[in-house]
Amino acid sequence: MSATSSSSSRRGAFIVFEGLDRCGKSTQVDRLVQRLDRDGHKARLQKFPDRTTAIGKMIDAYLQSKAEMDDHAIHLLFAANRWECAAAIRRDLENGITVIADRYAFSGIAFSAAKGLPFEFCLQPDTALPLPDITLYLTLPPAVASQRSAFGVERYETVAIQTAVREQFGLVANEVKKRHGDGKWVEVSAEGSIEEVEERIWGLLEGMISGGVDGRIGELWVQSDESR
Ligand code: Z5A
Ligand code: MG
Repeated sequence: MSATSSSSSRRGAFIVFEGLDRCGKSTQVDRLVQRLDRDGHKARLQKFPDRTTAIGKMIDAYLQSKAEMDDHAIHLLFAANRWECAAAIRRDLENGITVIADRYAFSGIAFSAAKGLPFEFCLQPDTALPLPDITLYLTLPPAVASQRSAFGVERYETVAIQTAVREQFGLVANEVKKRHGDGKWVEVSAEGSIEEVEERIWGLLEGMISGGVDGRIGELWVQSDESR
């Protein structure tokens, strides 16, 4: 995180990157955080799952197929992993820090629902988590993603699962737009060079990041007066 700070009294922006496997989320969040750091803007990265916590270590073992777990149980652990980070996200946003998340509750729903868990069950445990100000959903044809390095190393990394997850992401997008407004979920093409995608993303985020965000931090899946 950069040592310099903005004098704005507005809070930091909460920006989430979502998308199918290998579409370039981690590459782009790293570049964005580095860019903001260079510009002297306070920003930090939050990865989900956060594999460093005790819960995160259980998730990591599951993803690497070193442990088996009931589908409901692993779903709740992913959500618990977000809840253990929620207070820090809220605090940082209030202190003017931009928080950039690499995946969030939307991956939680899409992956578990793709396995057959009821959509409503998947949505519930994340209710009232900090609401992202914007979620950028990076899109890339599954066949292109599967050609990228390390695809297939972890659980879920097959074209069939990714296709089912993509369908569920479509339902998640509808739910976000219905409950929180169209502007909260934006699709971005992840095709092209890393630099081209970076500029596309910067064009969408520049205003929100440099101006900060006005208003209180919303609650995920809880409709506020503004979004009704
Ligand atoms: N999961 C879940 O089930 N429930 C939950 O609640 C949550 C997650 C939060 C682990 O996630 C799994 O957990 C994930 C969902 C599930 N399973 N799947 N599938 P993860 O985020 O830790 O997964 P990952 O290992 O970081 O993979 P990823 O995030 O899917 O990849 P990515 O971050 O989108 O891509 P990348 O690492 O930036 O790029 C992939 C490669 O492509 C790399 O070699 C890059 O150099 C290259 N790349 C990137 N951009 C480009 C462009 N533009 N052109 C060419 N090459 C590129
Ligand atoms: Mg990643």
